[in-house]
Amino acid sequence: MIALTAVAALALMPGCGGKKETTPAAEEQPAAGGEVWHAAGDEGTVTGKVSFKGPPPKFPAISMDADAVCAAKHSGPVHPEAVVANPNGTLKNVFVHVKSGLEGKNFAVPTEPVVLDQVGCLYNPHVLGIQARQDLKVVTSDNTTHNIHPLPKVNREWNISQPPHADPIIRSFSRPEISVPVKCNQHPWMRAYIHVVADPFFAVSDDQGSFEIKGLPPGNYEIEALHEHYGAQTQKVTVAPKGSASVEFSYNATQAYRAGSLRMMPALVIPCCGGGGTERGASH
Ligand SMILES: [Cu+2]
Repeated sequence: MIALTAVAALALMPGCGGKKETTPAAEEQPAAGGEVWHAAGDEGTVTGKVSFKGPPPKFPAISMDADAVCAAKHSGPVHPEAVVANPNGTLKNVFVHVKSGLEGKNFAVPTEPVVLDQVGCLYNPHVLGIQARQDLKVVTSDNTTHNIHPLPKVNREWNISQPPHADPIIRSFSRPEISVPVKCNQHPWMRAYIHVVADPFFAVSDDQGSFEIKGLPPGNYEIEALHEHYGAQTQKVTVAPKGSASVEFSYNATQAYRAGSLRMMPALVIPCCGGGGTERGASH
């Protein structure tokens, strides 16, 4: 257990000064060896809601004047998705995952890819979760060239152009890493966040502020909510055999950013979006 923890700690150490990975072959190995976990049939569910006390901050509309193809895809102003408050008093795009309680378990990597689309020069979805070594399939619905450029700290950085109608780009992240920003070198307002985790137990709050994590083995867990603008919160929960537990998170518009403990970097204000706008998020 101590050895595993040490390995995990090493794997999670921040890279120094943007140092590049030099051992690609080793990256293909799982972070921790051992038997792969199999469902026993007594798994449970964690459901919940992320409430939000507004009003949300007003970000200036994105100027897409630099690319007429992008602008033509929108009939009205487009705002950055750093804070998306739902009409029912909840918050969208909050990544919810198991922070602790699964130690010592190894999970098979899903064969289905996670899809990241580019629509109207915006990433869809804006926030996504993926398991380490699971395929990320990047597709484009736009008639302009994009450039997909994730900025990880413990995984390898890459940067690939994708012209209209190009084949999907398939890549994966070899190590868990929370909050990997993705940018497009062609369209500086484009931003997505990828959360790379070691297990399949995660969700992103939807346009009702709801989330659901299914198939959890019975046990005691610490559930963490992560939001790019407001940061981290945790809740403890017990999942009984075949049980359903609920968790409520609550953010408010005026709260300060709170860093999480797992690779969640303090937010930096990075230039974005034209018109003097800024977007908060983890960055180099
Ligand atoms: Cu782009």
